[in-house]
Amino acid sequence: NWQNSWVIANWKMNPSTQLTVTALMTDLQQQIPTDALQRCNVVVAPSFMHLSTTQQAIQHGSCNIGLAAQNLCAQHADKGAFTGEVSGAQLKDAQVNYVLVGHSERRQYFNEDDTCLIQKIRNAFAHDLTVVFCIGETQAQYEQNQTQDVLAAQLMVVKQLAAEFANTQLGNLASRLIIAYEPVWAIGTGKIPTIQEVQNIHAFINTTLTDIDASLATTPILYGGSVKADNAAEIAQCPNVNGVLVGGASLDATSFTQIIQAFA
Ligand code: G2H
Repeated sequence: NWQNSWVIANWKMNPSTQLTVTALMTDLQQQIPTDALQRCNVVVAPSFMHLSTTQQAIQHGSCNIGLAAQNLCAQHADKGAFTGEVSGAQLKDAQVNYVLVGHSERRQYFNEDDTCLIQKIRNAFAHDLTVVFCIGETQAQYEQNQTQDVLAAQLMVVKQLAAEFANTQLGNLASRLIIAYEPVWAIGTGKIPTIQEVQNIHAFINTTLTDIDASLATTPILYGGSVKADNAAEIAQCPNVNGVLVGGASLDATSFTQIIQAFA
């Protein structure tokens, strides 16, 4: 349900064994209250190596949990000579429905620029994958008061796609896009912006999206960066926060369940 809140786990390059994935999924499915899933969309993003193990755990469990990939190939949507890459077609075939694009770790360590991100989003949409597009400012940009400028520039990717999809598939864009605001300085650091800052920035992102196209006004906007069981309730109270993208705390079934409960 698109109107529900969203709690998305980004496991990053964790855990290191399939056994741990299976154990985590078992614990999670035992702990998540079934009624929470009626109000909150829960999605997990394992590494490529663990998509199939996770998919099997979801299939054999009783919880309606979505499956996301953390990345996809920019060069081609289907198949071809791109050593080491995974395509949107392959993800869809593996019953993946979501994909992260633009995470700051991809931008920073793998030099992913706007051109690359646009291609990735196009390739994801070509296979009906919902894109969780991550944006956020660095510590230096935050300190220099550049947050809004940086976010507006990063959202130009959405503007370009909206222009491409105009008339034909704009509805598709609106119903397959989730934005995750992740201040880079808050990622894995334990530091988070004040609730007022989160609220203001989410309002700014919503206005920017609505200015691009009115149909984007209902795009879910998630917060990410050091979300934990003990700050989730406060974040959930922000009226324009539609959910969270959770890294470290999603690797512990109890913490992740508490975060889900805060948004359910
Ligand atoms: C930000 C977040 C998940 P963490 O990268 O995307 O990670 O919750 O560990 O800060």
